[in-house]
Amino acid sequence: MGAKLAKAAEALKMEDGARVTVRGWVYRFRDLGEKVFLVVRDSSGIVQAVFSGEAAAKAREADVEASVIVTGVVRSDSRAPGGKEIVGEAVEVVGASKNFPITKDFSREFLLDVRHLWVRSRRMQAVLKIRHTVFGALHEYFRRSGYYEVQAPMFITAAVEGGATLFPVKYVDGSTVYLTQSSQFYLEALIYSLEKVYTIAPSFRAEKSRTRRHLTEFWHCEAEVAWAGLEDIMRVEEELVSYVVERVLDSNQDELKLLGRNTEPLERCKPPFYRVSYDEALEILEGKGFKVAWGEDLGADEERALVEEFDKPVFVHRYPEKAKAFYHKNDPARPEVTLSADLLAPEGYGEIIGGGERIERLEELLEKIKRFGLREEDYEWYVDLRRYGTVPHAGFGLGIDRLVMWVAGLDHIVDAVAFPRTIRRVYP
Ligand code: NSS
Repeated sequence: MGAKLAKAAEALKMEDGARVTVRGWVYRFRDLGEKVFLVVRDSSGIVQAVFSGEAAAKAREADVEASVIVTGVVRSDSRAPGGKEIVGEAVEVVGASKNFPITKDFSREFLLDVRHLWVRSRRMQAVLKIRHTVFGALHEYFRRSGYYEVQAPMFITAAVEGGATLFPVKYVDGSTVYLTQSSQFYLEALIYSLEKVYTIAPSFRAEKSRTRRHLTEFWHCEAEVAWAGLEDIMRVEEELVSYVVERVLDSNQDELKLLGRNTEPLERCKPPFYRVSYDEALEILEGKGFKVAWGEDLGADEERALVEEFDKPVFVHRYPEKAKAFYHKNDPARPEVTLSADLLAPEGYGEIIGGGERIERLEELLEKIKRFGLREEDYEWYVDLRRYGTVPHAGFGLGIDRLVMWVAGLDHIVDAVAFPRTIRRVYP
């Protein structure tokens, strides 16, 4: 009888006696003399194959991470991972793997040096599968909710989020341009055409501080909506985040388990999320021994302390003018604060979204650009949008790597990305 080509996970579901061929990589190798055990890993999971006699001699050539094609007969065995194993008849070593370097040193730095190999680990594989679900769910949510997907350029000429984190690039004509920090301004232009738009793209920030939650290149999911205000956009954000979390809970139970993620906090993640004003947040923080001067942004430590008080994500809204970028609309009822909101993830994670209502009036925008000490000529086309049919509008940007970090329960953002870019690392 011919052998059926199957994934490792499928082989574990086959009847005893079925002949199967599995292609993959040697995850574990054990030589007991008479018998050789190969645990074979592929994109679906792992399956053990046991070899004796002539086949064992061949299996002995297969080092850890060698690529192999294994053929044999499925048999139940309670000692095997998944309760079944393949009684191997033949093994072909397709690509040898002499001295695979990941053996004893599992330090973060070393694993980052060999990230091109470490992406094969079961941990990284689980994270990458969750990340796949997250990206898919973001697209699904927006497309089902009547948004158009758009693309903005990566080369830009002026800061969106402040000059301190701009990445200069020498352009072809010798001028200096920058890598984008956010697609927001382009999305704002596009709502005059498509009304509800979103994009998923990299953003770049020359972050000088080393933290657990900053990359220099991160994936940014941004949305912008015409005729919307702060309340509207917060509702979109909580629906979006709960939709993504629900899709991960539906699709990635195995991966969450492998990562040791407690899923209770994720199961609780349903709208409405909590809402506290910046002023209320300062009061809570004061009660916990933190001193934040009114007007200052909240740092990672403050956010961590604040979210301890909440068992679901929490919006902090109405940040003071000086804590937020110039494009935020000031609250007409209280001009010293803005119609802005950050969404903070629970369990110590903190900010995953920043957003709010934009200034729609020309004079107001020009005044604020001046007040912030910025040059009007840098924002000419952006200001122009207020000259031709301006409308109230709001939007937000979600840091996808931070969302993955929280959902997967990781303690560092570099583990949420296959090939992270940080202040100190652009390799591999
Ligand atoms: O600076 S943000 O708070 N806001 C903006 O960029 C707006 N222009 C977005 C918009 O309204 N369209 O960044 C948004 C989110 C923030 O909450 C983080 O989750 C993430 O982007 N972010 C980062 N993730 C990883 N690394 C770095 N350096 C980073 N910076 C922001």
